[in-house]
Amino acid sequence: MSSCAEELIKELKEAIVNLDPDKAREVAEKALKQGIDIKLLINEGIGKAMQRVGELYEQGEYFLPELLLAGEAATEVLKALEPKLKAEVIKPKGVIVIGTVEGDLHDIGKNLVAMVLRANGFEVHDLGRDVPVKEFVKKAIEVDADIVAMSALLTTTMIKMRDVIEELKKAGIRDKVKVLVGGAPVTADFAREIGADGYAEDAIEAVRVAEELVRAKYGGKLRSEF
Ligand code: B12
Repeated sequence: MSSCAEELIKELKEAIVNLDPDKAREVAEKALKQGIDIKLLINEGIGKAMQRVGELYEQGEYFLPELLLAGEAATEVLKALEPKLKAEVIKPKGVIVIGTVEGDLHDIGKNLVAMVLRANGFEVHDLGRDVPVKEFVKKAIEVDADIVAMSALLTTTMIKMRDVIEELKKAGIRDKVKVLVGGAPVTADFAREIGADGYAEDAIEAVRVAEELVRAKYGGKLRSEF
């Protein structure tokens, strides 16, 4: 990483950790103008900053209002990155329905994953957060989804992912829809245990896994290759 990139990423992290949404957006825009790699901004900037905010919360230095403000700052960064990430998609690589599971209000990671998937040629239908189990299935049928992608940030809500898989089975579409899961408490082992088809640790890996899942569905091809 160049020293200029390092400096800007440090500034970005500080703006989020110091709960300053305006500054965060300003630094993100500056970083984009200077051509700093978006992957670095996402993983090293937003990711590491929110990790630090989480630590401060655990240590009793930050409370809920601080978490909310940090969330706002991260969202401002996402908004600044979005136009750069927009891809003109004529034929999507695959169709994805995404949402944060029922009872869970954390959506920064999910928004990031949705944005990066879109930027990489997927058609993404974002249901938002606190999404009822049946909504995932309803939308998957409506848009003929290849993948249902779920995010959870709480150990108490991640279990809802299993319920969505059961609901897909009940609706008779489990063999047509691949299930991709993620979020801080979710692991590859947990994904296997609940019968999901894929797990990714971050937004960048989510693209690779989503492509793999679509190829597995269509005998090695992406939807755009038909
Ligand atoms: C910001 C935040 C909030 C904000 C959320 C704002 C928002 N709009 O999202 C608010 C204030 C609402 C909040 C509330 C609560 N929070 Co909170 N929160 C956080 C915090 C600090 C950051 C989360 C975050 O945005 N991370 C940054 C993003 C970029 O990372 P990410 O979400 O992990 O996403 C990445 C990967 O996981 C992955 N990924 C994510 N989703 C998906 C989906 C797919 C399909 C794939 C493939 C990949 C993937 O890719 C992403 C990008 O790389 C975390 C601490 C932490 N370090 O995670 C606590 C944390 C998650 N919260 C926690 C808690 C306890 C709560 C509350 C219960 C607090 C309370 N007492 O009320 C409430 C619950 C509210 C609810 N019902 O959901 C705990 C959870 C503990 C647990 N193990 O269950 C944490 C870990 C804090 C802590 N250390 O105690 N919180």
